Amino acid sequence: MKFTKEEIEKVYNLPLTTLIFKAQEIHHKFQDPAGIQLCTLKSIKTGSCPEDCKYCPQSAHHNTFVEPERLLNTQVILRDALVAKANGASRFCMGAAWKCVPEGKQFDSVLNTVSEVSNMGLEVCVTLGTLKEDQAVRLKDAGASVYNHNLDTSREHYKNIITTRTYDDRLETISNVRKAGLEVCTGGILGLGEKEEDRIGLLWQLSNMEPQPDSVPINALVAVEGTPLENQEFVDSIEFVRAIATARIFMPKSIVRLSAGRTEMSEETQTLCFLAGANSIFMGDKLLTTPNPESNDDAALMKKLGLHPLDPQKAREIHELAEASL
Ligand code: SAM
Ligand code: DTB
Ligand code: SF4
Repeated sequence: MKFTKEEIEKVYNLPLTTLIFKAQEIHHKFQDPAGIQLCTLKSIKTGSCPEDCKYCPQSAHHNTFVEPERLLNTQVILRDALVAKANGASRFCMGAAWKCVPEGKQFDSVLNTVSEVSNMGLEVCVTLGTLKEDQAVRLKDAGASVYNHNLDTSREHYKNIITTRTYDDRLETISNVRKAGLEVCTGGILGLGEKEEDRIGLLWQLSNMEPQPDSVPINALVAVEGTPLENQEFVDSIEFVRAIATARIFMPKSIVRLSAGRTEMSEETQTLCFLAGANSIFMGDKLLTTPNPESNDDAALMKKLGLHPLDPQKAREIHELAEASL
């Protein structure tokens, strides 16, 4: 392991002023400091998921507002991809409430959708549950760039949140994704009732991946009625900012995404997250099933802060330069 938990803990607990200063130094060296990657999410198969993730409104184990929906056909999804592109998104992320990818007609349809969306000039990210290596290769061949598969929390806390799969199952899918040459997007959720050591444990797992994840979504739990975590208090904003800054410091080249939970955050909290090194958001008024801030509000905030949409090509060039200087 490249980093110890103690090293991560020490940084996580720095005085906030020093923590943000250190995160800023790294952010300015390795990233476009005013660039925010804009991603749009689309749920392409909703609800009735056999997994029992305690946080998730789409699990068949919980009774929530979510109306299950079969896999959407390519044409329907393309309409949303077009809107996302017109609104300035550079990445289109498609999520399905599956334990694993079903072979046959459904996977063929997903492959067709992936290829059509990538032909529109959007980066394609998919998150479909557990994946075998050959399936990852087929996604890559169809035009997908990225696969999202979150570790969610520390290894120790995982079993309190999900019982239908293991931490090692998650790590195996991530390894299959890598082997296929897809970019890895993996992160977690804060506010699941975890302790500080679990937040550090998650950051430790992510930072020690070789290579490190290309993008790291940090979600704040959106507590949904009917899930076992419905009464969970919203994560403390400063703890959240600490986690973002620590991710930025230990994973300088990764995109750090301020993900679910922004509707519950003030503009000031979100701004602190950008100061701490977050450089991506989900744009559009819906995440997969829950609300997200309106695009107009996000555009207004970005304008106020003088931030602009991250150009994927420029981001790659900055990474290469920083890499060469190491
Ligand atoms: N079923 C696939 C899986 O679990 O990998 C893909 C879709 S799943 C909804 C994607 C991610 O959304 C989860 O890994 C979790 O981190 C996040 N998520 C789900 N429900 C959430 C909630 N209520 N609040 C915050 N994040 C959530
Ligand atoms: C991720 O880390 N967050 C996104 C994306 N990856 C797929 C999903 C957030 C889902 C929030 C709950 C919902 O809207 O259903
Ligand atoms: Fe299913 Fe993914 Fe939700 Fe877990 S997080 S219940 S795997 S959709």
